[in-house]
Amino acid sequence: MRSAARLRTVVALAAAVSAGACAEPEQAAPRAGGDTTVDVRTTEAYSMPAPNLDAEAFERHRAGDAAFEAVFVAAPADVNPGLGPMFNNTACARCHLRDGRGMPVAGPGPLRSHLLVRVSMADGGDVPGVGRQLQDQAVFGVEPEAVVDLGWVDVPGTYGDGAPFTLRRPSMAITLAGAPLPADVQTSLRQPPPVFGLGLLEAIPEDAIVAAADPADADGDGISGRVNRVADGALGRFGHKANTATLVLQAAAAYANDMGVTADEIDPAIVEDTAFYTQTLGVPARTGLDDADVQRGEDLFASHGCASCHTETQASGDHPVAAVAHQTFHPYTDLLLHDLGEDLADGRPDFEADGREWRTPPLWGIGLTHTVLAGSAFLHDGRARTLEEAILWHGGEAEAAREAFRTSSAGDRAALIAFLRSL
Ligand code: HEC
Ligand code: HEC
Ligand SMILES: [Ca+2]
Ligand SMILES: [Ca+2]
Ligand SMILES: [Ca+2]
Repeated sequence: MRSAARLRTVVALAAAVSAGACAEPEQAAPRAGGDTTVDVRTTEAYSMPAPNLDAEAFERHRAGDAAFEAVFVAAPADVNPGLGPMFNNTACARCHLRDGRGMPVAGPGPLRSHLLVRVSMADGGDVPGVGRQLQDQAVFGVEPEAVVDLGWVDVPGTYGDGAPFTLRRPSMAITLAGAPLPADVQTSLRQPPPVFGLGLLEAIPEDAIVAAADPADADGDGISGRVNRVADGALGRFGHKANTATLVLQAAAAYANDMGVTADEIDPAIVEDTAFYTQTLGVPARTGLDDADVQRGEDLFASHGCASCHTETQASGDHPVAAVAHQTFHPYTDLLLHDLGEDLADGRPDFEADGREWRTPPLWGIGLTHTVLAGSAFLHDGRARTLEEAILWHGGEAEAAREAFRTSSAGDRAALIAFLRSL
């Protein structure tokens, strides 16, 4: 019953019966971000303010935009002091390039400073002297705490029709103060996700997310989404393991941990403006709605079971930011944690997320990834260079969906990708 084609047929039949007509009813173009949708599919697609901001909200968005771009420097300084002493990068916008992803580039030394490595001991606690995040940069005169050498290892495979493919997985060599990282330290390489549309995700009522969870797979469909509960039992929504409850907390943590700018070094109003910026970036409109391949790909997305986790439609409830409240939108995520199998596992639990679980990422705008930034990549650590590779890494709860894709015909694979590119 999930097939969009079947749904279209049912709708068309119902219309034909009620109106006595044969023509399919006109379909309103799905507005990816509800009233926050922007009709821009260029390199700027992720960087547009939501068009439904009022004048005051627009001014605040612009202030937040400036804060997101602001490059911090070591104190003492007149403008934006407080960087470091250790850090990963100097500005939000230097990791979330064009409000999108970072660029996962192999090599020794700083991770081109877009990616970061989370660490912890087996009991989930801090790594002594290092904490829970490796800072691989430092201000002048200070040694960074870690050097991360990122490499990629080829992983060959074949489609059901015999066509070969080659995936790549990361391989990290980490040294702390010149010595190899102790083997019992858990590590998790993370790339920055895009930051548009996030106010809508923040405004989905908690009840709706919890209601979609099926921790014991009671309905027996092989999919068992779980919620993450973070500090104080709050529902986690952001980060690759849903380890952060709100965008203000995410911004505050980024200032402190990614840039070394602590709470007593920055005006809380600026942290809030930065978060407001990520709450109010518009969502790019879909394209290709009339394209036959895209339509077939959308049907395959449903029949392969992709939509069991990448939930097409969500609705927001109340939210202090009026522009994102009470919208119907199409993020393609359930915001739940899923076991994606051993190959993607980081083995590092994060609150209630275990070492194999990841939060379903939204797929809106994903077709623009390489338009916004050629060379950027997919999945939590940027290992997937293409959408095909991203799908082929799915395992665990998503193994059946991956196999449906891997064993489908070249034409069906192309149609599914055409659909993803239309988002
Ligand atoms: C060193 C690079 C880096 C810097 C600097 C950085 N981020 Fe991030 N950001 C990341 C990474 C990596 C993640 C994923 C973290 C995770 O999964 O644990 C992330 C996640 C996020 C998310 C969650 C997005 C989602 O869909 O879940 C938001 C929002 C965000 N960052 C905002 C900011 C803001 C605001 C700043 C500046 C104050 C900032 N970031 C600075 C790398 C960076
Ligand atoms: C069991 C839940 C589940 C199913 C089923 C599923 N996915 Fe995913 N998908 C995820 C999760 C979780 C991730 C993040 C994994 C990671 O980052 O390591 C993901 C990541 C992705 C990404 C990369 C997104 C990004 O921002 O980098 C794409 C593309 C994607 N999925 C497409 C699909 C398609 C197409 C299908 C069907 C063939 C599918 N998924 C089926 C849960 C699922
Ligand atoms: Ca500082
Ligand atoms: Ca650290
Ligand atoms: Ca289930």
